[in-house]
Amino acid sequence: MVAREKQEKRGIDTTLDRQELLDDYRLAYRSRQASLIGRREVLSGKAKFGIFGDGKEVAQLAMARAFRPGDFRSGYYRDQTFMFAIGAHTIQEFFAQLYAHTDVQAEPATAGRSMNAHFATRSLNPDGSWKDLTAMPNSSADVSPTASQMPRLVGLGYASKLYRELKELHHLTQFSHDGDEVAFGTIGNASCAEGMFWETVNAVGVLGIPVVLSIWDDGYGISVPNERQFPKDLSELLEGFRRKPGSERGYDLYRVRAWDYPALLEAYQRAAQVARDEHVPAIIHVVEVTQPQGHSTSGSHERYKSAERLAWEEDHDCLLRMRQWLIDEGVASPEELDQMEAEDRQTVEEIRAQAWEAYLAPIRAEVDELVALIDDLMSHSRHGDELVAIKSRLLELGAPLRQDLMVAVRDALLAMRDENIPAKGALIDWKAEQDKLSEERYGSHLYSQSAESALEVPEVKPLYSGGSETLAGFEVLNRAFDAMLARDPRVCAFGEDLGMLGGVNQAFAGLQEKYGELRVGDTGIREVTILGQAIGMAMRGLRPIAEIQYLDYLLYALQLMSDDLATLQWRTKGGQKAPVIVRTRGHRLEGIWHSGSPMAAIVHLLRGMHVLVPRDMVQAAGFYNTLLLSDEPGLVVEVLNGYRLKERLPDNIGEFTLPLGVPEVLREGKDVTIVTYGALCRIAEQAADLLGGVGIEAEIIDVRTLLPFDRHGLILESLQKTNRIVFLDEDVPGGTTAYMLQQVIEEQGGYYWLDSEPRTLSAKLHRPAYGTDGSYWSKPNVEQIFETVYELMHEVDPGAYPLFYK
Ligand SMILES: Cc1ncc(C[n+]2csc(CCOP(=O)(O)OP(=O)(O)O)c2C)c(N)n1
Ligand SMILES: [Mg+2]
Repeated sequence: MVAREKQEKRGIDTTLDRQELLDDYRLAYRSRQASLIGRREVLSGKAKFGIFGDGKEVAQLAMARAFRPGDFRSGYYRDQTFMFAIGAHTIQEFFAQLYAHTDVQAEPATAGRSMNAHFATRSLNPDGSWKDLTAMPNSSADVSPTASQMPRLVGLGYASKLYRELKELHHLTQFSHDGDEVAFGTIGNASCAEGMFWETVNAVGVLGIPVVLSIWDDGYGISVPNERQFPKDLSELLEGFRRKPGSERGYDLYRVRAWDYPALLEAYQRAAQVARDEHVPAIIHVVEVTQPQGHSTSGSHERYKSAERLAWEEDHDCLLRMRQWLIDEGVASPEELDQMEAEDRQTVEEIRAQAWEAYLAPIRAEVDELVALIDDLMSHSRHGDELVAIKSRLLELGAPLRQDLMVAVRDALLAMRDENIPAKGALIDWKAEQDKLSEERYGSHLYSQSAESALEVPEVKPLYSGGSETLAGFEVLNRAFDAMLARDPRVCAFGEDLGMLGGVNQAFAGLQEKYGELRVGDTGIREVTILGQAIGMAMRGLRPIAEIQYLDYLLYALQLMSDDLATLQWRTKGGQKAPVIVRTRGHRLEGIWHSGSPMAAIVHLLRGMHVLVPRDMVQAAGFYNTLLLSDEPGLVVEVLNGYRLKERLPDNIGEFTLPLGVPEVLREGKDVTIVTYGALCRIAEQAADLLGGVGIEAEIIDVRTLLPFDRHGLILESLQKTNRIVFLDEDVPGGTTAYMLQQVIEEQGGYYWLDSEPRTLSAKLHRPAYGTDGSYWSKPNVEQIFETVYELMHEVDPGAYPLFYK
């Protein structure tokens, strides 16, 4: 009841003065021009692809009026008007992105790395440290996969709850003012058919967090109409989420027409205020949205929309309707608006031209440099005619690409391949310099480049004394998590069964009682929004540990981890970060969905994250400590059958750190190197005992981290000694063993040290079968490891190592 009364009393003033109304209209009009001109630029070949926000302008003006500094957006490619209106992007930056301008000053969202209309603000200073996020409008960085912007909305909203309710976070004023910030989500109607949308709506509703979610409903998802997306109208489908009168659980729901500016202002003001004050979420279903230019530059909507629909869209164009409303209300005359529109058309054309010139100028300067080098070569080379032709081809290009310069360099060097003149050196150096610059343009920031990079965390060795306890693995982790929660109030852990139960393996036992439900909490069964919750929280300065109950279920979250989390720093060229820790457990337990080890899928999809595969719980604790001192995301895969095994507890369990990318030699040997990780470390040691019995000394190396992989070439050192190598794991054949083999044999140059062919030993192609025998015949076992190594030695010396078992 309280909430309703508060709402009743709240006077919401949505009146804007004449100037504000005209400013809004003009901004929307300029945004429309940007869309129209943008499409023209693509069709004329100056940009590669265009997707625009035409038809969505007016609702976004209203959303922007409810948005405050400190708030966050998580949205998609239709939101240019909103981004302009909150002052987070300029029209010039919009065009710079369309042209793929790689200068971060010109294109601050993605530095030319993402296609157009992928918005982002820069949360980080150039050194990677956080800015004051409460003083600026914030937008998490857009992604293209439909609805993938939804899961992180959970965390962006949830962070406000934590900042409001956890006193120990109140000093973090650069991230929040008592949790007053609202997370604004946007999504297209058709994307609401994705599972992630419903999972997000459900999670936000359960958590009771300040989220205002807008659906821009233009009736289509490219060519497919709503009837093929939903069994009923979206508002109707969402109705069950509406909160009951007097209740604080559930949503406030609004349905507004995309061209009805006063109604939109009213809805957004109300929704945002209730969300801000009471942390009650809202969904605003914006209907009668149009799409004047169709979906994107890839096609035309005349192919799939009827003549009636097209006529209806023309009649309901939000901009024309807003214009008429301004005239009807006496805000401006048609002549005044005509005048303003003419000015604005001119302005946007000028901005476009400036953006184009700014994009081309540095490339033209590089053309000049290259031409000067070619001119110089002409006076020394016997191939002057070819060089003249290369130069004129270059100068004929109206809008040269850097790729064209590289082609010219190649042609010139190819033409002069029979000459040895010093001037060639200058060209070769110039090419190398340009390659380096472009590697930075397109390849930097896959991992953190800040002082807090995980690779920079100093190693602190575990300390043991006479009094060190011996505990079960889960108890070791319990002590470690206790220490992390005690030392850093930003650390919050959550997942299925993590809170009250303390986790399915008890590593968080008792910690919810000690730290409260917000620090150690249960979630619903919703892997992708568990991850999204963590991403959004981390984007707002918190240090989430998100638990995915089993490695086999990580697949639910893998797409988002790959598309959003792993690419975040790279796709913003260091503008945003989300230092999330994902905790899970796997490799060995029972059967197909509790002993999977799909590490190659993970390693290959998560470039941009660290992937850590500790063999026991002390190792896991060390990795958690390292990650928490860094500003990067990491995945820790604990060994599922290791929680009951006894380990010695380091005296400095809360402080010791393990370096990333540094394998450990578990057992020395001179005959063969076995490279493995995780649960197989113990099994490989058992096999090495057996091998020792027949006089074969195996060296066992635990790689410990798959990403990064052996940064200092320790495995190569071993191979230089043994000249024989076996890569061993529980993934499919050709999976992570092949990855490790490529790293050692190709990257590290191990090929040159081999005396026998390199071998891989992995699990079977099929998934692990149930039961002890099922596991034995699905995964590498002691006997197989023995035989693989023994056969290598048999090849070397059949007399000494006869095949006694075949
Ligand atoms: C996962 C995924 N599937 C397909 C696409 C291709 N795609 C891009 S936009 C789009 C339609 C989205 O429609 P809607 O959500 O209604 O947004 P609108 O473009 O109409 O504003 C599709 C299918 C994609 N980007 N991601
Ligand atoms: Mg749509």
